[in-house]
Amino acid sequence: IVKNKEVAQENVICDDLEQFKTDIENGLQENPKTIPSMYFYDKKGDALFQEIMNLPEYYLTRSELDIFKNKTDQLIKAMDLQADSYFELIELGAGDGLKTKELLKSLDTNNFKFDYFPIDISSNALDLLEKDLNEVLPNVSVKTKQGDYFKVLDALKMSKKPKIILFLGSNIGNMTDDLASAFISKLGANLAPGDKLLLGVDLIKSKDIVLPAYDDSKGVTAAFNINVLERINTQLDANFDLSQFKHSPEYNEKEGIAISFIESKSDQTVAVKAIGKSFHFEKGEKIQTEVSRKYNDVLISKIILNTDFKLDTKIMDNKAYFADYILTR
Ligand code: AVI
Repeated sequence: IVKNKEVAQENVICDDLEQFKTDIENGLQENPKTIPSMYFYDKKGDALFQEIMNLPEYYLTRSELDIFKNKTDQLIKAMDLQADSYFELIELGAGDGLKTKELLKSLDTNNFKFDYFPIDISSNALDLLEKDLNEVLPNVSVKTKQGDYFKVLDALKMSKKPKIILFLGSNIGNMTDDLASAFISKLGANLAPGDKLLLGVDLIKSKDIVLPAYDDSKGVTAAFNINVLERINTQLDANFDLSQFKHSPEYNEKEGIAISFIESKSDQTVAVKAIGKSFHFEKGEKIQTEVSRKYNDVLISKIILNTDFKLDTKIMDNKAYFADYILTR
């Protein structure tokens, strides 16, 4: 899960209550109303997202795992590592490291020399990952870094070692294209020529495959979406009646963008005490909570156009649902 405050406002975790208040107040005053997707990820939201990643309909995680499991040699080749030279593998939003573990295994078996720096906002996730890796891959040097990853990257910049940045899971898809460009530019500013960015993205494909991934039959994604209202109730002393709102996802196949909405089932007014304001919802009115962009080569090229990166290699899973692009700084 990616939560960087400066660039990806959409995607930020916010332990800062004042920021949460401001974002909810502003978002609910917009027309159409919005709630930034970063607020999905409280403790319950983290657990629900973990569940989503295991759903049969949510193909993204499995597709990228297929690449990391079965195309590891291609990935390593594209990373263009010099024999005997030491490098740093830095993962933004490492989570449980499921996919990365496959890469680490192979790098370890092939005697590459590197440090693995998983960066995550959740110290709990990092502790679990470190423990797990120390058990299964005792030779791999793991240096966890908790926090905002541009701050962490700034600190890592001090070392002159070659760097490979992993930004997986189509996390970039939760940013608008402009934010994604700004984000990649900023990454470039923290790297040196020759460093690599391994960018994992979901590819544009037909609605019958994409929409169910955001509207699963067990209703986990619905719970994940609606949970943000529960969070507002708890943290901002609001009175959203959760039974009066429903999950309502859409997928625009032409543009390749999935959007999650929360739809009001009735005419209703909700008070958010911490903000000191009430908000009216008409029956059928939709609050936009998330964009999940899908990509193709043209879009990726556009997004990196004014950054310091150039497109190097594209590696897809066997169904061509998902791609890991290797970009060179
Ligand atoms: C974290 N991110 C890449 C997920 C996605 O697919 O956009 C979040 C998610 N939203 C609903 N399901 C999963």
